[in-house]
Amino acid sequence: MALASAFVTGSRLRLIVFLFSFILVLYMGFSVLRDDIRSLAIHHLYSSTPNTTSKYPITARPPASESLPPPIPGKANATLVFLARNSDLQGVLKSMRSVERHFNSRYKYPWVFLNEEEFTDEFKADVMTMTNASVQFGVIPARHWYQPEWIDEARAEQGRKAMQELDVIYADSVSYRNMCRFNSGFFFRHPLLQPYRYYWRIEPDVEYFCEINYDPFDYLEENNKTYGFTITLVELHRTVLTLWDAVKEFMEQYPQYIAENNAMRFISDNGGDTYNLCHFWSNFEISDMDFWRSEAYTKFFEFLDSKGGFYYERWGDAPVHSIAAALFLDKNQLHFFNDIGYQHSTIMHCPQQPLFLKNSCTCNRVHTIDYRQHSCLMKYNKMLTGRW
Ligand SMILES: Nc1nc2c(ncn2[C@@H]2O[C@H](COP(=O)(O)OP(=O)(O)OP(=O)(O)O)[C@@H](O)[C@H]2O)c(=O)[nH]1
Ligand SMILES: [Mg+2]
Repeated sequence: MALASAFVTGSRLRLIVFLFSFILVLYMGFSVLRDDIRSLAIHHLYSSTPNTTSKYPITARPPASESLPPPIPGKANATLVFLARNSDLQGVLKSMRSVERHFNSRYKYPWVFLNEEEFTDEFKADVMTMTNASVQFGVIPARHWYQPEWIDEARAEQGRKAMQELDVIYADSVSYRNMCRFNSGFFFRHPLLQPYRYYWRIEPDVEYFCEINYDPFDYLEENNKTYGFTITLVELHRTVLTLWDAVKEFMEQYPQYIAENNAMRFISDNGGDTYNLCHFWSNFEISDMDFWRSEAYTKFFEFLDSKGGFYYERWGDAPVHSIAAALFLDKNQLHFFNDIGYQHSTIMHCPQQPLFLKNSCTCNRVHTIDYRQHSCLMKYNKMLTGRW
């Protein structure tokens, strides 16, 4: 009897062990499947292949973070501006996916695409699969883009050759120079941008790494800020050999435009005698176009343009914008978007703690450019606060 009852107890035990193991195996199988599904979704979010089959691709949806505010379309008078060639399409889609995922799928600010030639139907169709916001495509007037006739082409060619011998990037490119001049003096004059005051500049192949849970345009407006950046670097000296001479000449002729509490200490280490090459990297800009449309900047651009340096040298829109912002604005009108993780080419700004965690950033904090040799961030901070 005792033996029989022990036998029964033993089989019950075996049954319980069997059932327990079965449930465990089922649970593990489900977990693996769930992780597979999750990683597949993440792969889709970061994959550079556009999802062109769905009208509302998964990449354009907000991230599944509980901390996200509800979708409230942005109220600022603002737009996302994208200068691009038809051949930039893949990089354009990649950047849009990142911007939509981290910000614009909730705020729905309109996109404006500009090009010196018509965008192809393929370009337009693919771009429109990336967003639920409105999209406009514009052609740049020829006089805003091409090398002006009064430029001495022989001198410009000589300048390009000299730069090429020094292995300067885009040394021999006229189209790159057209682009720099357009971004310096014309984009904000384009008819499609006339209704807008604030803009966010986007370039192909850039990446955003943190959730942007507030409206940066609103932030600028409410805090009386004019120019926002995430990365600041030193320019290649060879591309701006005579830029500072022209700036000094301008300052002498138009002292009325220089702001009292300016940021000269950010761009010059000796009170304006020489340029230290520091500039805000203009492939990311969240700024107020009314500044570029102001009398001071209009005069400044026309003055620089008349020197021909966009073609005889290779003056970039980044130093041109930065010098103007540093001289004509109160230094408190500049804003470092420290909380926006961003990468262009191999250079990245990644927020440190506590912002990194607060904004669910996915970049590698160690790789941030901020404390490296070519960054001007420390100089910017010193200029602003007086402390290193
Ligand atoms: N329509 C048009 N857009 C251009 C042209 N050249 C450059 N762009 C755009 O102007 C912006 C800056 O050009 P990039 O080639 O990215 O210049 P960069 O950022 O200095 O250099 P990269 O390291 O190559 O990115 C990008 O948005 C380009 O798509 C051009 O000839 N036509
Ligand atoms: Mg670029």
